[in-house]
Amino acid sequence: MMKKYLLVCLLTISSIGFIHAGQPDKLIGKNVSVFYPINYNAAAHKPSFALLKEPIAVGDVPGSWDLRPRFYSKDGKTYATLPVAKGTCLYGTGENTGSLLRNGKNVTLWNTDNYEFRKDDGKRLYQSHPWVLGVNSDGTAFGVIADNTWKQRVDLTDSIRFISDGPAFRIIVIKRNSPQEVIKVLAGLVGKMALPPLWSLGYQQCRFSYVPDTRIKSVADTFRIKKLPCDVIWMDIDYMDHFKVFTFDKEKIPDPKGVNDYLHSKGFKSIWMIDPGVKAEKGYFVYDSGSQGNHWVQSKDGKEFNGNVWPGKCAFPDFTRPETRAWWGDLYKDYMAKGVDGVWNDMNEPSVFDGPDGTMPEDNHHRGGGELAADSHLRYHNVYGTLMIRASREGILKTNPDKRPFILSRSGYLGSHRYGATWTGDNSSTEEYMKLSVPMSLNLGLSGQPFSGPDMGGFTKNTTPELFGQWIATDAFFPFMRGHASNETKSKEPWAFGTEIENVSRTALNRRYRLLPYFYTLFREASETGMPVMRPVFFADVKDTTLRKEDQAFLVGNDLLIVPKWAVNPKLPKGIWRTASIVGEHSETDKYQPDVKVRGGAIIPMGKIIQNTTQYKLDSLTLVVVPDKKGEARGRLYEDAGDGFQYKKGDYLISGFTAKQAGTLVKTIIKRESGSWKLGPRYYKVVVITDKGSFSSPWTKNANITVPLIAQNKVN
Ligand code: MIG
Repeated sequence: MMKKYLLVCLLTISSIGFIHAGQPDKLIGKNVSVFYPINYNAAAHKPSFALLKEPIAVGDVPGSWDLRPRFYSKDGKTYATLPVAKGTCLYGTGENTGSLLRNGKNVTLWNTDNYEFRKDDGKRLYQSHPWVLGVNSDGTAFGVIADNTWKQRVDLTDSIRFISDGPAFRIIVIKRNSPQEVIKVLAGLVGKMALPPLWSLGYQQCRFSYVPDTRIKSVADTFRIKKLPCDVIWMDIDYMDHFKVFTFDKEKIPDPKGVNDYLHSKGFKSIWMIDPGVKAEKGYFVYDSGSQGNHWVQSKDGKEFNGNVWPGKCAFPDFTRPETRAWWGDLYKDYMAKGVDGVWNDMNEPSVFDGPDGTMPEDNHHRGGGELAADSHLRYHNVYGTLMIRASREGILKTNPDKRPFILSRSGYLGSHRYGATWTGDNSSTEEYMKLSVPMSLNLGLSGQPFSGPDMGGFTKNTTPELFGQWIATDAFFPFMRGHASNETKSKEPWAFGTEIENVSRTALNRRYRLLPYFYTLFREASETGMPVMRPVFFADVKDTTLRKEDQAFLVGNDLLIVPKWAVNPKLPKGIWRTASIVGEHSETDKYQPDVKVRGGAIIPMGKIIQNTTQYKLDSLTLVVVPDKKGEARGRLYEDAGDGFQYKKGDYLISGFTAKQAGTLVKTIIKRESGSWKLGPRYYKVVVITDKGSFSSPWTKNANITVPLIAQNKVN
C-alpha cells in the first residue's frame, strides 16, 4: 500500500516536472558547491562567461551544507533565493551607486549607458556582476555567483535573490573563514587581471576631446612645464573622421603617428577611443570589410541591424562570432602601428541612441560560433562589451606581442577584468559623486575587478576649485587615476583652478608617484591572487562589525589607510596606524591631502618623485617602517621591466623587508625573496614611525640598517 502510494506520488510529481534527471548539485572545490535548478538547460548558459572553465566535480555537496539556493519560476521569470542570517553584511554586485554595504539594495543587471547615473535612480549602470559577497557577524564569509548572463535583477532586500528574464540558471556558493579568502576563491573561478603595464598606474589626463593636435601637445607640454607628474594623454571621439572608428580626422589630426611620437618624446603614452558602432556607409573600409565578412549583429529577421550612435546610422559587430572577433582584432594592426599605446572601448553596453531603452532590441540575433550558441540579445547583451574588449585585447596582443595591452572598457560583466580595466562612467562634478566613487571602486574590487576609478574631477558640469582639490587628493589612491571632463565644461586640468589647487594637485600626484613601488607590488598581487588593490576598511579587522559600513576611508593593500579630508566621522580600525608624510606634507593639518596611515607591522617602499614612469628607477628607496606591538614590521617590493612578459619567465625581483625593534634601536634587513633578478646594491633610507615621532637613517647602500630612535635622527 505504502509503496503504491509513493509510486503514484513520484509519477505525479515527475509528470509536472519536479523530478527530473537534472544535473546533480556538486562540490567543485573545498567548500565550493554548484547548485542546479531541476529545469536547467545547459545550452542556454554554457560555456560560462564568468568562469574561466567548466567546474569539475570533486564530490557531492555534504548533507550539512547550509547555504542552498531555492529555485523556482514565477510569471515567466526564473528565481534563485538564498537566505541571509541576521547580522550578515552583503557586498559586491559590481558597479553600484549608493553605499558599500548592499543589504536592502536592488540592482538591475542590464548594462546601460547611464548619464549622471540618472536612469532608474542609478540602480543599473554600465556593468553587471551577478555576484554577492556575504560577511557573517563573526567574520566568516561566503560568496554567491549566479552563472547567468541574461537580463536579471539582484534583490538584497531580505535575502539574496536573483530574478532573471532568462532560463533557469545555476548558482555557485563559496564558503570561507574570511572575506579575503572568498575573494581569492572567486578569482580562482573567474580569473585574475593580467599584470598591466607600469605606465597605466600613473596619472592620466583626458577630456572630451583634446583636438586639434596642437591642443594635445600643449596639454602635454603644460604638465612638463608645471612639473605635474603624468603618464598618459587620452584622445576622445573628436579625433576621428566623422566618428568613424579606426580613422583620424584629416584636419584635426593630420599626422597621428606624429602626435604619438611627440607624446612619447615627452615621456607620455597615448590612449585613443574606439567604439563598437561602425558607421553604415559604403566606401568606409571598416564598414565594407565588416559587411563582406558578414560581421554585423542581426535583427530578429536576420537582417543587418542598424541603430544611431555618434556617427549616425551604425552597424554593430557580432562579437559572439569568433570570425568577427578576429576581424575586429586585426583592425588594430595598422592602428597600433601609428604608435597608439592603449585603447579606450566606450559605448559598449552597447549604447544605441535610438534603440529601445538606449540599446539594441532584446530579440536581436547573435549568431555565435565556436563554443557559443546562437541566441538573442537578451542573453548576450550583458557580455557584449566583454566580448568586444576580449577581441580588442587579442588583436592588440597579436600585433604587439611583447607589450602588455591596456584597454579601458565602460561596460563589463563578472570576469571582464581578464581583458581590461574600467572606469565608472559619466559622473558629475558634485561632492556627492566624489564620495560615491569610493564605494563604487570598492565594490568593483570585491567583484573581481581590481583596476577601476571614476572620472576624477567629475565628467559633467563645471568643477569648483575646492571640489577639484579634494577629488584629486583622494583619487591619488585609486587603482585607476584619470581626470576627465565632458565637452560642455570648462577646463579641468590640474592647473585650471588657480595656483593653490595646482599646488594641491602637485602634492597629490607626487604622493602617488612616490608610492608607485607599493602600488605596483599590489597590482602584482592582484594579478596573482585576485586581491583588490583598493580594499574596504573592514578588511583590516573582519571581526570588528563597526567597520562594516565604512566607505569614506579605504585601504590601499593591507598597509595604507586613506582617510579623506571630507570624511565625516569615519570608522577606523583599532590597533597601531601611524600617519606618514609621503612628500613632506603635514596631512593632519592639510586641507586637502587625505591622512595616510601606515599599519603597525608594515614596511612601505617608496621611490623618488618622478614626472612619469619612463623615469621610474628604484636606485634610491625609502622604507617607511611602523613597528607593531612586538616591535616588528615587514614588507615587500615587486619589480620587473614594467612592460612585456619577461616577468613570466622569472625576470623580476621580489625583495622582502623585515624590521625589529630592540629598545631604542630598529634594525631593518633587506633580502631577495624570489625572481631571477639579483638584488644589487642601491640606496636605502629607513624612516621609522613610532608614537614618539619619525626617525630616519641617512642614505646608505647597506642592506642592513639600524636606526637609533634618538633626538638627532628625528624628522619633522
Ligand atoms: O555619448 O566619447 O562615458 O567618457 O567622453 C557620450 C564621448 C560618449 C561617453 C563616455 C565619456 C566620453 C563620451 N562618451
